[in-house]
Amino acid sequence: MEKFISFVVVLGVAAAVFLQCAAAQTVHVVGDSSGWVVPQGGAATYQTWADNNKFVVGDILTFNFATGEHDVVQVPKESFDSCTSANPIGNTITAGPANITLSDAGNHYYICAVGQHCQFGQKLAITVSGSPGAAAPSTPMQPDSSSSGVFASFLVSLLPIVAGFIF
Ligand SMILES: *[C@@H]1O[C@H](CO)[C@@H](O)[C@H](O)[C@H]1NC(C)=O
Ligand SMILES: [Cu+2]
Repeated sequence: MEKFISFVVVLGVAAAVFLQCAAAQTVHVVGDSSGWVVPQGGAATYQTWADNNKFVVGDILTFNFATGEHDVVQVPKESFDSCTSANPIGNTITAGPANITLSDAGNHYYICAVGQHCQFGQKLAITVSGSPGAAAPSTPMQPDSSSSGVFASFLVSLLPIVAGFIF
Protein backbone atom coordinates (compact mmCIF):
# COMPACT_ATOMS: atom_id res chain seq x y z
CA MET A 1 0.00 0.00 0.00
CA GLU A 2 2.80 2.37 0.94
CA LYS A 3 4.50 1.63 -2.36
CA PHE A 4 1.30 2.38 -4.21
CA ILE A 5 0.98 5.76 -2.47
CA SER A 6 4.56 6.61 -3.40
CA PHE A 7 3.82 5.64 -6.98
CA VAL A 8 0.80 7.98 -7.02
CA VAL A 9 2.93 10.80 -5.60
CA VAL A 10 5.52 10.31 -8.34
CA LEU A 11 2.80 10.38 -10.99
CA GLY A 12 1.36 13.54 -9.41
CA VAL A 13 4.72 15.28 -9.63
CA ALA A 14 5.06 14.22 -13.26
CA ALA A 15 1.60 15.59 -14.04
CA ALA A 16 2.44 18.88 -12.31
CA VAL A 17 5.60 19.26 -14.42
CA PHE A 18 3.57 18.53 -17.54
CA LEU A 19 0.91 21.11 -16.68
CA GLN A 20 3.58 23.73 -15.98
CA CYS A 21 5.00 23.15 -19.46
CA ALA A 22 1.57 23.45 -21.07
CA ALA A 23 0.78 26.64 -19.13
CA ALA A 24 3.96 28.36 -20.35
CA GLN A 25 2.07 29.65 -23.38
CA THR A 26 0.58 33.14 -22.94
CA VAL A 27 -2.18 34.66 -25.07
CA HIS A 28 -1.58 38.38 -25.70
CA VAL A 29 -4.59 40.35 -26.90
CA VAL A 30 -3.07 43.09 -29.05
CA GLY A 31 -4.15 46.51 -27.77
CA ASP A 32 -6.04 44.82 -24.91
CA SER A 33 -9.68 45.93 -24.90
CA SER A 34 -9.15 48.37 -27.79
CA GLY A 35 -8.20 45.55 -30.10
CA TRP A 36 -6.51 45.96 -33.49
CA VAL A 37 -7.72 49.36 -34.72
CA VAL A 38 -6.45 52.69 -36.00
CA PRO A 39 -5.32 53.94 -32.59
CA GLN A 40 -6.41 57.34 -31.31
CA GLY A 41 -2.95 57.90 -29.87
CA GLY A 42 -1.04 57.03 -33.05
CA ALA A 43 1.76 54.49 -33.35
CA ALA A 44 2.87 55.08 -29.74
CA THR A 45 -0.27 53.22 -28.63
CA TYR A 46 0.89 49.79 -29.82
CA GLN A 47 4.49 50.54 -28.90
CA THR A 48 3.40 51.19 -25.32
CA TRP A 49 1.29 48.04 -25.34
CA ALA A 50 4.26 46.01 -26.61
CA ASP A 51 6.55 47.52 -23.96
CA ASN A 52 4.14 46.32 -21.28
CA ASN A 53 4.14 42.74 -22.52
CA LYS A 54 6.80 40.05 -22.50
CA PHE A 55 6.74 37.82 -25.57
CA VAL A 56 8.15 34.32 -25.52
CA VAL A 57 8.32 31.74 -28.30
CA GLY A 58 5.12 29.69 -28.23
CA ASP A 59 2.96 32.60 -27.06
CA ILE A 60 -0.06 33.66 -29.10
CA LEU A 61 -0.97 37.12 -30.39
CA THR A 62 -4.70 37.69 -30.77
CA PHE A 63 -5.60 40.46 -33.20
CA ASN A 64 -9.18 41.50 -32.50
CA PHE A 65 -10.73 43.14 -35.56
CA ALA A 66 -13.81 42.80 -37.71
CA THR A 67 -13.29 41.05 -41.04
CA GLY A 68 -13.28 43.63 -43.82
CA GLU A 69 -12.31 46.56 -41.59
CA HIS A 70 -8.66 45.65 -40.99
CA ASP A 71 -6.14 42.95 -41.71
CA VAL A 72 -2.77 41.78 -40.38
CA VAL A 73 0.42 41.06 -42.25
CA GLN A 74 3.90 40.39 -40.93
CA VAL A 75 6.56 42.41 -42.75
CA PRO A 76 10.29 43.10 -42.51
CA LYS A 77 11.47 46.17 -40.58
CA GLU A 78 11.93 48.25 -43.76
CA SER A 79 8.30 47.71 -44.78
CA PHE A 80 7.16 48.37 -41.21
CA ASP A 81 9.05 51.67 -41.09
CA SER A 82 7.69 52.84 -44.44
CA CYS A 83 4.23 51.28 -43.97
CA THR A 84 4.18 49.16 -47.08
CA SER A 85 3.18 45.53 -47.38
CA ALA A 86 6.18 44.89 -49.64
CA ASN A 87 8.02 41.61 -49.00
CA PRO A 88 5.36 40.19 -46.67
CA ILE A 89 6.32 37.32 -44.40
CA GLY A 90 3.55 34.82 -45.01
CA ASN A 91 0.02 35.63 -46.08
CA THR A 92 -2.07 38.64 -45.18
CA ILE A 93 -4.66 37.58 -42.63
CA THR A 94 -7.99 39.10 -43.62
CA ALA A 95 -10.35 37.24 -41.28
CA GLY A 96 -10.68 38.59 -37.76
CA PRO A 97 -10.21 37.91 -34.97
CA ALA A 98 -6.91 36.22 -35.77
CA ASN A 99 -4.48 34.27 -33.62
CA ILE A 100 -0.81 34.18 -34.52
CA THR A 101 1.52 31.79 -32.72
CA LEU A 102 4.98 33.26 -32.16
CA SER A 103 7.08 30.41 -33.47
CA ASP A 104 10.50 32.05 -33.61
CA ALA A 105 12.57 34.43 -31.51
CA GLY A 106 13.62 37.88 -32.68
CA ASN A 107 11.92 41.06 -33.81
CA HIS A 108 8.51 40.70 -35.40
CA TYR A 109 6.70 43.49 -37.27
CA TYR A 110 3.00 43.54 -38.07
CA ILE A 111 0.97 46.16 -39.92
CA CYS A 112 -2.59 46.65 -41.13
CA ALA A 113 -2.44 46.98 -44.91
CA VAL A 114 -5.89 48.55 -45.27
CA GLY A 115 -5.91 52.16 -46.57
CA GLN A 116 -3.69 54.51 -44.56
CA HIS A 117 -4.20 52.60 -41.31
CA CYS A 118 -0.52 51.84 -40.84
CA GLN A 119 0.46 55.47 -41.43
CA PHE A 120 -2.04 56.40 -38.73
CA GLY A 121 -0.37 54.03 -36.29
CA GLN A 122 -1.93 50.60 -36.78
CA LYS A 123 1.42 48.84 -36.60
CA LEU A 124 3.04 46.62 -34.01
CA ALA A 125 6.70 45.82 -33.37
CA ILE A 126 7.56 43.17 -30.77
CA THR A 127 10.65 41.34 -29.60
CA VAL A 128 10.16 37.63 -28.98
CA SER A 129 12.58 35.86 -26.68
CA GLY A 130 13.37 32.17 -26.65
CA SER A 131 11.38 29.92 -24.36
CA PRO A 132 12.99 29.85 -20.88
CA GLY A 133 12.38 26.11 -20.60
CA ALA A 134 14.17 25.30 -23.84
CA ALA A 135 17.75 24.12 -24.11
CA ALA A 136 18.50 26.74 -26.76
CA PRO A 137 16.46 29.59 -28.27
CA SER A 138 16.55 27.88 -31.65
CA THR A 139 14.82 24.76 -30.32
CA PRO A 140 11.87 26.16 -28.38
CA MET A 141 9.42 23.99 -26.51
CA GLN A 142 6.19 23.82 -28.50
CA PRO A 143 3.50 23.41 -25.85
CA ASP A 144 0.99 21.58 -28.02
CA SER A 145 3.19 19.19 -29.92
CA SER A 146 6.39 18.33 -28.12
CA SER A 147 5.51 18.89 -24.48
CA SER A 148 3.72 15.56 -24.51
CA GLY A 149 7.02 14.17 -25.83
CA VAL A 150 8.83 15.86 -22.96
CA PHE A 151 6.27 14.35 -20.62
CA ALA A 152 6.76 10.92 -22.15
CA SER A 153 10.54 11.05 -21.86
CA PHE A 154 10.14 12.31 -18.33
CA LEU A 155 7.95 9.32 -17.50
CA VAL A 156 10.45 6.96 -19.08
CA SER A 157 13.19 8.46 -16.93
CA LEU A 158 11.00 7.72 -13.91
CA LEU A 159 10.59 4.06 -14.77
CA PRO A 160 13.58 2.81 -12.71
CA ILE A 161 12.28 4.76 -9.70
CA VAL A 162 8.76 3.43 -10.14
CA ALA A 163 10.11 -0.08 -10.59
CA GLY A 164 12.01 0.37 -7.35
CA PHE A 165 8.79 1.22 -5.55
CA ILE A 166 6.85 -1.70 -6.91
CA PHE A 167 9.40 -4.52 -6.76
C1 LIG B 1 -7.70 32.50 -30.37
O1 LIG B 1 -7.19 32.05 -29.13
C2 LIG B 1 -8.08 32.22 -28.06
C3 LIG B 1 -7.36 31.84 -26.78
O2 LIG B 1 -6.70 30.60 -26.89
C4 LIG B 1 -9.33 31.35 -28.31
O3 LIG B 1 -10.23 31.52 -27.25
C5 LIG B 1 -9.96 31.77 -29.62
O4 LIG B 1 -11.02 30.90 -29.92
C6 LIG B 1 -8.97 31.73 -30.76
N1 LIG B 1 -9.55 32.32 -31.94
C7 LIG B 1 -9.33 31.84 -33.16
C8 LIG B 1 -9.98 32.60 -34.28
O5 LIG B 1 -8.65 30.85 -33.37
CU1 LIG C 1 -6.65 48.64 -40.32
